[in-house]
Amino acid sequence: MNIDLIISADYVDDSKVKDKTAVVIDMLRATSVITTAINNGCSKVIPVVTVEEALKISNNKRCDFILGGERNALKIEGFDCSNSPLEYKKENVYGKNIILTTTNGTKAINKSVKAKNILISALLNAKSVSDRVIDLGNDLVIVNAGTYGEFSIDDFICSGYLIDCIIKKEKDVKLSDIAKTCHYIYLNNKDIIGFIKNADHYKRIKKLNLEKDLDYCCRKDIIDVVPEYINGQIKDYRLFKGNENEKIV
Ligand code: 3SL
Ligand code: MG
Repeated sequence: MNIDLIISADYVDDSKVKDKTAVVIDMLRATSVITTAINNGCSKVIPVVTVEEALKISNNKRCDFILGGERNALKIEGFDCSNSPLEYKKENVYGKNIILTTTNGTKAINKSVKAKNILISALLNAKSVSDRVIDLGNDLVIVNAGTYGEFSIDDFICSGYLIDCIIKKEKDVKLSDIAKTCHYIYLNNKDIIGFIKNADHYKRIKKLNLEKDLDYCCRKDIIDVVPEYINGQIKDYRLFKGNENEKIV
């Protein structure tokens, strides 16, 4: 298996993801939200790029959806939830459809649609994602959402952990130079919180008094579901069997 990495959503193009498994990572905080919501039993997450798309999908059926996401890390006016994973509790999301729009994370997912499989990872579920990547057996490209088009330390260190989980179990792996660098950085900084504290985005979230989100998003492997994006919607991959072509709403 070849493993490569893209440092931000802005650098994704179809040729880089085609025929591969893409694992999208926005650990602060979009992919932590998605992983948490799916783990807490939501029916599906529909990731969209713009607020307008989110409103259009929910149009006339507003009560069927939870609208979630952020702009500038804050809840969007008229939406139900912000981009805090702690809001996506079982009692709020079980059996519900969530439409999510975030600045970087949902953009990265939508830019990866030409991949063979698209998995959603955070630190919260990285080990389970690594098992699924190995089972699929395709070449892998790890898509970091990044922050506002730029490299982001948080997604990079999370990717390093994912690579570590994969190469502990799969011996026939060839890392690109950037994937090797990413793994090296993780191996030398296993105290994730200690390292992530240097990230601009970590500081931005901290300034908004969202330390609880940061502590939660930095926990490794507390969730074992693997969300997968197929045909506009994200579910636990085991729930897609035979339903891959169903309409998103
Ligand atoms: O950019 C994104 O997709 C968000 O996850 C950013 S934030 O952490 O909610 O600010
Ligand atoms: Mg982020």
